[in-house]
Amino acid sequence: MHLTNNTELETKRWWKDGIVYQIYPSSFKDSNGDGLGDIPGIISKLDYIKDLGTDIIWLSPHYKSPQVDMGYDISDYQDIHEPYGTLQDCKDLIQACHKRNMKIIFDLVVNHTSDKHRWFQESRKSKDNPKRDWYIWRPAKYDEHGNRQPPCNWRSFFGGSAWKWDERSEEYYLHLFAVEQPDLNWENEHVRKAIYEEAMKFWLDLGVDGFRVDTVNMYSKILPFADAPIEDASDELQPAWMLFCNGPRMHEFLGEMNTQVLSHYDAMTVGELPHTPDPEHVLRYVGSSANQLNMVFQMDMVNLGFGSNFKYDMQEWHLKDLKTGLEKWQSFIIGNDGWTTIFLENHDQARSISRFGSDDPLYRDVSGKMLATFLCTLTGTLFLYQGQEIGMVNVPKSWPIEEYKDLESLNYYNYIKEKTKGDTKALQTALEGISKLARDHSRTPFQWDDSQHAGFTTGDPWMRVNDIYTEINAKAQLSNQDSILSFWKKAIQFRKEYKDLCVYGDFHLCDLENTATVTYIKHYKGQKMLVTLNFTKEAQDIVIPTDAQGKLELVLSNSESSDTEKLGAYEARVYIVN
Ligand code: TEU
Repeated sequence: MHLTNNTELETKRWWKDGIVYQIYPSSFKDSNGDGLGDIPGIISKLDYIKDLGTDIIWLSPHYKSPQVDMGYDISDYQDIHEPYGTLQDCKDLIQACHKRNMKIIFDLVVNHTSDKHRWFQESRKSKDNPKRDWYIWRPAKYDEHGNRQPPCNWRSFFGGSAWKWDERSEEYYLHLFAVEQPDLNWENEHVRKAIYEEAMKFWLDLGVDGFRVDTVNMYSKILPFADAPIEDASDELQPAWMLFCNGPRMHEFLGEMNTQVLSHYDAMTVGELPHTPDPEHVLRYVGSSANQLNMVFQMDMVNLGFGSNFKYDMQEWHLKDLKTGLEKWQSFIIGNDGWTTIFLENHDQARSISRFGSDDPLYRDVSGKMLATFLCTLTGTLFLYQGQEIGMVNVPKSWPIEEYKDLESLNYYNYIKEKTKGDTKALQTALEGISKLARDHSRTPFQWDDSQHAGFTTGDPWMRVNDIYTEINAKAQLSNQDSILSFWKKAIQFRKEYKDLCVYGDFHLCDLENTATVTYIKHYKGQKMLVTLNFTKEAQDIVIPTDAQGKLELVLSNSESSDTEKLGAYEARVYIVN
């Protein structure tokens, strides 16, 4: 075989050009009327997902869990959350995907378990329990007045100290997330072995095609535990990611996971990699020669507008910020063996049309189609989140806090309430932040049709359905050639047809300083594609970059316009440059 072909085979892999569709099981489709989505419900909709053109399903946690953090608190890696179904249902789901020539990956949540996991139940019994060291226990510190204090000043992701005092065994345990999510002690090799066996091999042997790896850079913490620098002078507790992300043994652990587990399977891995801004460092995770992960999620675009101490303390952001993050993670793989991802939504983010387009009914569809064009022409593995394909938007601003279910939103609201002694204005500002950025926006039930509860359930949905379901639902869009859903299908087919340019091409941004448009050129072995997108409601000049001068052939667009001078509101155009 010719050398170039060999290289092509090595560099083009199913997990690079396959498009991923993320399912959040509680909110996708309920089959038995208990108000909660389930695995048989997912199976009943596989043809819908296949028809969209996606190839790989990522299932958010379906494991046994008390659901404090919607399944990211696992109490048994080898069992299923009862309302979602049985192990047999799960095997059927894997088989049903494979039968349709689709792959399926599961969520691997191994930074922490639920406090109800049998490992933690053992560990917390006493200081000399054989599993004590499976979690991270430390004695109390005492201040000058003799008051008991946690070992250090770390703030947990969901508010409050990252250390919880355990009355019975009289020590603190570490939880970077909720109190009910104690961190596993990866320093202990028995813990690592147990994770490999129970959380990974068990599922890979059942045919699962890989994992989305939760919080992939937090397993190795910087020891001994020290206070984080003061960034928020108004609080005793401080963000401490610089001390618990990318610790000294991180790459050793992932290397071991690879040698002992992943290398024995054709498994795909995508890690969630917050707080790692240095591309050189990211390559240590995703360079193919590093043998760690296939790719990671970078948060630069999805975290735009987040406050620095608390995400709901919203900050203004500009299109230039989006382009800076975009360019950074699109181009960092040029000339090396790394790989990248593209996404604007997942279960931790508000809806992309509401954030980056417009949910004004006048512009909802066109901006949704513009974002679809954007995502489908970017380099890397593309991830879609359920409902994104029908343009689901944030819940109405009028929803009171009682409709929000996520512990992150609720903890923040309660924190503000306590801190300001219930100040109405402060609480209103908090709710505004939540109504823009809460994780809840992505977690409302899927809008299948315009019947009661959007056809999601025949019972009472666990979370209120977005009021807009009569206007935005899959059924209406399936039969409408002009719908966002139909456009997504077209854009996905386009991505497949122009795979070299879209998935594998080199990305070059053309208009960093422009505050209204995003324009880039994709190159692949002499082929060239120009993409120009209007991110505003106002018409914008079309500026053809010098590098794209030539005969332009329009190959994808979200409008009928033939104006060669201007892009209309949220207009998107893709040209092949001849
Ligand atoms: O998220 C990890 C993470 O880094 C969070 O800070 C995330 O950025 C946050 O939710 C944004 O508001 C993962 C999961 O994706 C998330 O759903 C879980 O709650 C978390 O781990 C704990 O397992």
